[in-house]
Amino acid sequence: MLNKNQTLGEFIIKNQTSFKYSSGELSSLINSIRLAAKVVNHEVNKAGLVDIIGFTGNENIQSEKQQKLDVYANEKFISTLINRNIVCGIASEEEENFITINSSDRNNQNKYVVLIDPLDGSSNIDVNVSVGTIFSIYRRKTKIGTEVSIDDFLQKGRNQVAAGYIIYGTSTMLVYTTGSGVNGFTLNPAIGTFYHSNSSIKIPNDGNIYSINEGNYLQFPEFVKKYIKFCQEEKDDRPYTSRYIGSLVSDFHRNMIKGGIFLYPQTSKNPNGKLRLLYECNPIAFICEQAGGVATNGKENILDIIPTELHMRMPFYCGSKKMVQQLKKFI
Ligand code: AHM
Ligand code: MG
Repeated sequence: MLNKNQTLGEFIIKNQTSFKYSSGELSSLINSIRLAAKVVNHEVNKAGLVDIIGFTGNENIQSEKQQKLDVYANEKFISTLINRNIVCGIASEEEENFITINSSDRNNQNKYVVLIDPLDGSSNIDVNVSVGTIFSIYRRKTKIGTEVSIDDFLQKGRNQVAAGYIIYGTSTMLVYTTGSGVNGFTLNPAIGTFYHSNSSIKIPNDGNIYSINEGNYLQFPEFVKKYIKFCQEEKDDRPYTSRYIGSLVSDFHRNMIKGGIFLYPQTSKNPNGKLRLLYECNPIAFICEQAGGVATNGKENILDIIPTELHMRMPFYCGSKKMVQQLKKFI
């Protein structure tokens, strides 16, 4: 039930018992992400100002402001998770290797690992276009109390315990799922609190938006070219509308609310696609499925793919069920 006066903190506590493995640990973890999101939001919001008054650049003595925002976001999310002693390992799109957290006082008793894309679509910041943070949470596979290993991170998306994103847009939203529906929370910037604004979000079964970087058209596989032509054909409820921001979180969020399909195929420049399976495809696929949609790489459901590398890329097609089914007919 939607109660717009309910804060994200209250919602987390109230729904704690519906988590698959309820111990309070996952609630604290999502709370930490909420906190880091507010800090990053504050910084993202003043990005234009910071540029104008010259607080960025190498000459600046305030070294923390010289950092690019994606590096800043990476550090904020990682340090918040480490300081709160809430996870046993972190993998980030910005880090070459995963991070092992040894908490001596608790003998590394934490059972969750977090995978994060701290600031996705960051090239859009310079032009004041929405960007996002994407996160994905798994239970570790290795024994509690031991060091995490790569196996804890290379899990199929279906094993996710929770996933979500923060969209730094016209308003800032945190959207997440713990496997029982998708809920959205909008930040009231005046008081720095997220309020429950979207309850049990459902993606329309069909839609009329297709989102793809058509500049790469000549490099697309044949079935994608055919599908684009299908979208553009004047027949039935077509032509569809093309909408592409170039910021996955924003493109997906719009399609989830309005109904649509997002496509990032393999190209000659990116023969395995551009998006990363662990930090981008899996969490978005989990949210999409929880909202009633579907995500595929063209052959398999994204959530069933067993990852082989931390930073591996994957072709990605996701959105309204009927639209993805239609795309698959061209394969
Ligand atoms: P990034 O992780 O380097 O920011 O790249 C990911 C972004 C996605 O947000 C977006 O869907 C895609 O790259 C856009 O790529 P392109 O500019 O090739 O269309
Ligand atoms: Mg990214």
